[in-house]
Amino acid sequence: MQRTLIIVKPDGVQRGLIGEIVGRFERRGLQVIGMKMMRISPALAQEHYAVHKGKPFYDGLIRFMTGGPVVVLALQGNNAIDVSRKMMGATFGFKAEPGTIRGDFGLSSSFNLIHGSDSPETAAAELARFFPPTELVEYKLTSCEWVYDYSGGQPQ
Ligand code: 3AN
Repeated sequence: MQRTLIIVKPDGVQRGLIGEIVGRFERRGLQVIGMKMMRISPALAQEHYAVHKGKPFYDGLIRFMTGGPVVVLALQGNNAIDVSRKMMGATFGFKAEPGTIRGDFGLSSSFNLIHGSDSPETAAAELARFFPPTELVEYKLTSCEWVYDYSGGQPQ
């Protein structure tokens, strides 16, 4: 099972979309193993978006991400990174396909509601950045036996 980090960004929180966004992941079958509301400090935002430093949108991105509370989620499931990226949709809301989170709720090229890790390496780094190990909760999700086929012993 793979793990990924999701952030419901300040626009998602302010627009009352926390439940909608978390609910979509839950309904897909992904397991929530960590969740909290927090304010991202400028230092944390700079670390998180270090790859974008120097780009024209960088300063605005840091202001946006520190401009209000966010909800941070750790999700676990089969291909969790790829599955959640597809559910998010393209980076810009006006380009994102209907049916995706950004495609259903977004139009902006910078306020885009949600962040999700884009590779196993970034997921590991981002989970460690936002969740100390004690905040990730190991538990059996009873519905997993109906999300996956366990007849062969392993989830399929
Ligand atoms: P994604 O969030 O879809 O993985 P990235 O990693 O390319 O997209 O960009 C990270 C964040 O930087 C985006 N979520 C968006 O908020 C912001 N961003 C990326 N490109 C632009 C842009 N051209 N103008 C404004 N903001 C941008």
